[in-house]
Amino acid sequence: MEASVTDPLASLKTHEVSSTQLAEARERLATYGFAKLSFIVPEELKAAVAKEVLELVGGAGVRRDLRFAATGNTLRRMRNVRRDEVVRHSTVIPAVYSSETLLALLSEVAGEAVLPCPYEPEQYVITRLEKVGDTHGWHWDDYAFALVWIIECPEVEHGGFVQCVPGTKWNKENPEIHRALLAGPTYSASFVPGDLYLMRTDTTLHRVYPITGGVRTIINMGYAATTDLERRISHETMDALWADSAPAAPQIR
Ligand SMILES: O=C(O)CCC(=O)C(=O)O
Ligand SMILES: [Fe+2]
Repeated sequence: MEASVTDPLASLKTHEVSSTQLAEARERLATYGFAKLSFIVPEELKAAVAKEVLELVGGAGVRRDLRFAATGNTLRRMRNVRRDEVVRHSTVIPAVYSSETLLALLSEVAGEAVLPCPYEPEQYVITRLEKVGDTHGWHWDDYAFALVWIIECPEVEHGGFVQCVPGTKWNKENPEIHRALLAGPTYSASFVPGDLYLMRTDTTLHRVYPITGGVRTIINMGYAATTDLERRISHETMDALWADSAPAAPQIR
């Protein structure tokens, strides 16, 4: 490595975050089920992650066009790059994912320990919405937390914003999405490239509004709560979602 190239991980260690910002984010996460956390990492690190994501999603990934009974047959229409492929071709993303500095900050916001996901395929996944109608439909995640890095995003007129209903629970046998939607207010939030947000994904029903233009690219880093390590978690929707090939479309490499 050239001397002039700074280590993006080192920039995270020296990055300053105020206790007020963390306290406000904690409050928002508890109230709305998600909190914007764009301040939590330095711009340099965002740029390094974005570079790896864009390189990966340009040359790899699988188109999905699926519906899952376990989430009331909501639609997943997108391109994904799975964790094992990310690991093979990138260095910054795996290091950021398990950075003790980042985990400590996230734990501060969550008000409890935020831990690396024990099930490796759900640690991180790149998702790109790129065609009209592409969407990550209503669902919950298997693990407690997701840190989403927004790399590319269309203007709100073209959709691609996030919606969520906090304080809802996933019954995989009987998801009753409509009842969950009616259980409380739905919050909507738009993001721009460079934004990050943390969501309490096991108790917050969420989706990405279908796009009508542009491209939306994110990397989702999934994290566990202590209670996740104590209970048995099944992974059928995520296993099917991130499977090697999609039934409706050929694998593109
Ligand atoms: O794209 C997003 O903002 C959310 C992604 C998501 O919900 C997921 O990957 O499970
Ligand atoms: Fe999700």
